[in-house]
Amino acid sequence: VTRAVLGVVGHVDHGKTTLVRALTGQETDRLPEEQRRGISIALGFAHMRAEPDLEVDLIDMPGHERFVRTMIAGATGVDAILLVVAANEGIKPQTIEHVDIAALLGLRRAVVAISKSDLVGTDQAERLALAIAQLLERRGLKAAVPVRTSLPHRSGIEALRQALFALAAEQRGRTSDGIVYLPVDRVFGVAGRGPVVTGTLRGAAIRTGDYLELLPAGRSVRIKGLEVHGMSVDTVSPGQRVALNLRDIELGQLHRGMALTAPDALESSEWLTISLRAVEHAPRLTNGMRLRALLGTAELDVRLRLLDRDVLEGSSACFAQLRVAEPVALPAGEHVILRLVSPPQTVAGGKVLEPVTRRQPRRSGALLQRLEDLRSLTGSALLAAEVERAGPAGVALRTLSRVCALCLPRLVEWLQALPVEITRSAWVVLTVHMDHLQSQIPRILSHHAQGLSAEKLQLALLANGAAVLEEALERLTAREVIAKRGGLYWLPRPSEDRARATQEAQLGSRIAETLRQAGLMPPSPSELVKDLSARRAVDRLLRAGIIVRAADRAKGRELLFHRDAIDEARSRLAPLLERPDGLLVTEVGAALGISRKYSMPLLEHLDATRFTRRINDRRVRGTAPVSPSRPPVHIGDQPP
Ligand SMILES: Nc1nc2c(ncn2[C@@H]2O[C@H](COP(=O)(O)OP(=O)(O)OP(=O)(O)O)[C@@H](O)[C@H]2O)c(=O)[nH]1
Ligand SMILES: [Mg+2]
Repeated sequence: VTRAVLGVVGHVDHGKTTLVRALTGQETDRLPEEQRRGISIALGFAHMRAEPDLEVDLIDMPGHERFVRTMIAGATGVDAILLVVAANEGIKPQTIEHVDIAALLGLRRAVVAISKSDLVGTDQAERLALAIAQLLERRGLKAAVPVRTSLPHRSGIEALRQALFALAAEQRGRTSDGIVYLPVDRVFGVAGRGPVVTGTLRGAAIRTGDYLELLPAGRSVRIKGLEVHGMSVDTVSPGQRVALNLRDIELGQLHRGMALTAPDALESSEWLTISLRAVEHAPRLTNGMRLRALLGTAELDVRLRLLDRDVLEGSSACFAQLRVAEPVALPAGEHVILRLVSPPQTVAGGKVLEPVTRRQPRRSGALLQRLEDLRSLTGSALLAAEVERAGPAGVALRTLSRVCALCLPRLVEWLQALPVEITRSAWVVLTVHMDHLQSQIPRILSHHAQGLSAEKLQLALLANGAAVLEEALERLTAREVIAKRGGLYWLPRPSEDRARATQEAQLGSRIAETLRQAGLMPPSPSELVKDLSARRAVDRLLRAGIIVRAADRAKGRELLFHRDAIDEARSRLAPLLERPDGLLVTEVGAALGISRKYSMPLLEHLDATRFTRRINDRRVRGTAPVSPSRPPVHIGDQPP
């Protein structure tokens, strides 16, 4: 389906609503107040279709100067404008302001209707057509020859309809690779169905059942139903006008100016960096000036920070930052319109380049260069520039997604064609930086025989981000270029490592043998474990189950037993434990010929392994079998 959403714009009373009615048969001035006063106040929505699948949505804007904010809310997201100029009045202030706004919103195409042409002669209408063509051209908008219309004679309506369909037919389909963004322009309730919001969708498709995030509140809502042109649908694509029936929220919590987005897709910020252009004849805009900003359908107080000059003159352009009164979350590439606080007049506007940022230095060559990239580059070129700019520290995939307004799957697809590495923690860095880092790490480790932690390595390497370093370490470890032990990274020295492993294995055998011969009266652990190698050997024996650790918790003492000694104790105690009233600790000691020093930790171990069970001061037989199955022996193992 080819479609276009057109904003019907122009000065008050120039015949916009009348034309929409003539084209579509739909009444867009529906409020009693609109009918009484004969002017439009709210946005009006109408729609026409040419068989089989060519559609035009018309958003009828109010022309009165008091409702320019409403006009901007309606114009956000449209594809083109239908400019209506009354033949008898010609170009008036809101004719110019609406065209300025369209240009600032990035629109490039227009259809022009010269209405009420029954009221003037052909000459006058032709002169007006010329003047309108100039007005549009100076703002970079393209339009075909104006269509002269007259309602009393019902002339020009068919020609206008054809011109609108011709424009829609040329409309390129919008991509669906972006971030879901729907500024809410109307809210109403439908009895029995709950709240409904409407808007022009951008970024990516939405489906019934999807969860969305409501901005700025940040709460989660769910799509109960979707309607396009009053028909229920399952999916809506970017560029379509849509009504969403929402769950999980009350009507009173919704209003125009809010926006819907994909969950967690956007982050809010108090600073925005934008490309800015002042309209023709705008008053001088100065650094630090307070302005009103219209973003999507929202309106906010902002302070202007000009990044390369102190004053912006009419018709000129520069880069700027806006400090917003409350944090806003929006995708890169959204447009912003700036108006004076008073008189409320549109003076400038532009495109959001960095939706999440902080206060930036003024007159910084590097920053201005980067902003020029953000303004002029698109797609893969922009992506490459951003990854390169991030340098060895890399950049998070999510940040790239925001700056380039690209959904993650498409982003990853595009990145695959670039010389970049994506880390497991979703950071992106140029391959040259990753390679360099991987060659640096072994070099640094070669100076630290004791090994280095990741933090110390990061300090030694200076410029690298933690995520990129972690990836490099993982890759080097996987390739066995470096080794990791006890949280430290080492350069492996195979012959030394092997020698140490053999030595530790021998030490382990000696300790095990000492314990085996000591039976149920082992020496204290401190006599056995005198250094780090002995500790490692004991740990390995414990892991292999060759020795067991038994604690006397009451005394805070612990002993190591060889498992043969434990087995021996089990088989000697088993018949005695058959007695109905069990054994006292002293009876256990007597039976085994050991003092409390040994029997207490031994019994705690036997309790813990369920060989015995404690009832008050006695032990009875537990559930474990007399001789447990033994794990295989690993005494001569290499270090893990
Ligand atoms: N003579 C003549 N009058 C017209 C024609 N088209 C509209 N009008 C009259 O112009 C007046 C304003 O028309 P609207 O369509 O309400 O104007 P609008 O541009 O929608 O006005 P706002 O929405 O308030 O900006 C009405 O009284 C119409 O009857 C026309 O072709 N010829
Ligand atoms: Mg109207």
